[in-house]
Amino acid sequence: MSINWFPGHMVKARREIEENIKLVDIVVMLLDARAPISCRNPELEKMVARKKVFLVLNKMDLADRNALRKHIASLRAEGFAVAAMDSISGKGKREVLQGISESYQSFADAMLQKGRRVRPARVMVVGVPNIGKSTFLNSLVGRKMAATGAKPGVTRGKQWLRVREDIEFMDTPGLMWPKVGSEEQGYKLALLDIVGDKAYSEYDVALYLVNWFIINQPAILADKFKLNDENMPAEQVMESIARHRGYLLKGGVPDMDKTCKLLLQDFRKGKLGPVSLD
Ligand SMILES: Nc1nc2c(ncn2[C@@H]2O[C@H](COP(=O)(O)OP(=O)(O)O)[C@@H](O)[C@H]2O)c(=O)[nH]1
Ligand SMILES: [Mg+2]
Repeated sequence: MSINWFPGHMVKARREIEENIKLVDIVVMLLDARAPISCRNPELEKMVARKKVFLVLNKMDLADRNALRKHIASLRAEGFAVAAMDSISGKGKREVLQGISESYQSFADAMLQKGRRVRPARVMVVGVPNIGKSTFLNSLVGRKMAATGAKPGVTRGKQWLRVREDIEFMDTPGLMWPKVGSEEQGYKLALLDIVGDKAYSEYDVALYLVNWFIINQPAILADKFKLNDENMPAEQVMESIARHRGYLLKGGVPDMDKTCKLLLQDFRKGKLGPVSLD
């Protein structure tokens, strides 16, 4: 499968991030806790390299805990400050804010040394589509405040959303397009809804997903869709799921479109259990 993902506004997106980054002390880069390696973007990392970067592995509620712990350890070994968060429930929020505070300490110390008053840390959120930037900001700031900043008609300039006495966030997160370096990575990014659905065939991605479960967690699909044989090939698993759900076309032909949509949706909502794709 080839992933065709080339949003037209790439140049503008890059310029916007580069401009905005100049205004902040710390960049919070969101990654998906289910595949933190696959959703890294070397180009984005290069753009923010001169800033303090704080990694937030978002959607931790959907991720396998053990794998997540290992990812956090290896990212820390790379020198990043890292925390995990569930932006919907707000779990991990305190650790994220604490981590940002700690990352800012050296700036604060430098200001004090120059006899200057310490101002709040200025932070910008960046990440690929659907990684949870808006949800994350809303969780930290509170729904109302973030919504105000996004309203048309409100000053188009930068607004700073005070999260705590010592931390403020730029209201507009930096949107970066994903880097698709290999077919494998393309499938994962499609599964995580990071590349738009026009870029891939849902059938191919659903097939990848079913194969992934067959290899990594065969009992999950068998249990959920009452398959009587765990060892069927993926195509057959998909047909069985269609029949189990009653997704049938005229003449009893399994409705693959509908089945693929169901699988992708269930996966994305975490209904197939916590996973780690990387
Ligand atoms: N389960 C779960 N879903 C999340 C989390 N953060 C965001 N989402 C969902 O991911 C989707 C994309 O979120 P959004 O904030 O719009 O992403 P953005 O494009 O980066 O601004 C939405 O359906 C959110 O509800 C999270 O921590 N856990
Ligand atoms: Mg958004």
